[in-house]
Amino acid sequence: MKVFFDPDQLQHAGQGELSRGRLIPCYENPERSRSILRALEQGKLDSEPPPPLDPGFLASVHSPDYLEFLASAHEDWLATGHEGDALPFAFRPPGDSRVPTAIAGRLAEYAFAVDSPITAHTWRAALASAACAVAGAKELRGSGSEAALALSRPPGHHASTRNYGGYCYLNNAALAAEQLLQDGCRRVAILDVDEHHGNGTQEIFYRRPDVLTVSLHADPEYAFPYFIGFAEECGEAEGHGFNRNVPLPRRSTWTGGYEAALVDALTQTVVPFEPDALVVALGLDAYAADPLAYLALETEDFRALGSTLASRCPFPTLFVLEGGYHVEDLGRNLMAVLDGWRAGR
Ligand code: SP5
Ligand code: ZN
Repeated sequence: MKVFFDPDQLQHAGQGELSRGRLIPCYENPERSRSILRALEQGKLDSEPPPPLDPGFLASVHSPDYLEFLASAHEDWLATGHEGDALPFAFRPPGDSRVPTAIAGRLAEYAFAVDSPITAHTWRAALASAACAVAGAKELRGSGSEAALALSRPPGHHASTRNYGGYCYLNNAALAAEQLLQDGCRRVAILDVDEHHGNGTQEIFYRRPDVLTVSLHADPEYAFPYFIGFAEECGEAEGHGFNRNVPLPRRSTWTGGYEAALVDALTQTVVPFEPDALVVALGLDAYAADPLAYLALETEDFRALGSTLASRCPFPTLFVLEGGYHVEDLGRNLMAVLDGWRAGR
């Protein structure tokens, strides 16, 4: 299985995130990548850097004003006399339509959460992260590979057409899906198993029938991102019937609901869609010991998750890394998914 990773991704290292009213060290940090690289090495899997992205391709998912903002946000922050990471402190009041020009206002315009610092290296890392996902998509189509893995970091599934947050700036899985369509797929399914709802991916494809979006996640009634991810959100217009949300109760376990929900989503929604490729937005934060855990999967359950996907979904499969914050066990949990997938195929 080809694995894509670019050392530039390690440069994105925020100073802190606001959590429960305090500035704390970032959960989404470069040690996550290092944990995974160590586990890959032990499993004798090599990674390679992806070719650089065609910058114009980002506009297949994100709006031009948003991309311009991200590319210059940190420079604009410094030019205004601020130091350190750019963090928003205000938000658009409902009903106000003006797009601000000052950087503080622009952060308010484009951020939907205060957990995602923009550093001097964020843009370059986000580009490299997206390039991994796009290279993985090309690998499935170009080489006819059964599977590929994009070690995308920063993650992507919370980033929408023109908003960032939840540690996500560019929507890596959505860009991969667009690349798959460009390379001849008629239909692409995105299955999101990160424990948080994939709000950005849902928004991007909400009115489209060519990309099915399915997300299993902690119920937004009690979990981030709070506003979206409910079962009644089914897609709109032509996209009606092509979005499915499966909100799960607090501390759901594999045998206590997760497996049944996954099998139902696969057999009732993903497989009948007959996609030409499957993108798995692979968050590992449903791990019981994850510092952000709302759900309660164990390492063996990630193996079972991999084999369930492999045996029920006979489609070329691209794994795109999303969340997962238990640094010590992150690599092991990722390898469990891959081992399970290989055993199940
Ligand atoms: C990609 C991904 O997994 N993003 C997750 C972003 C979650 N950010 C908000 C974290 C808030 C943590 N502090 C609140 C704990 C409440 N129980
Ligand atoms: Zn997550």
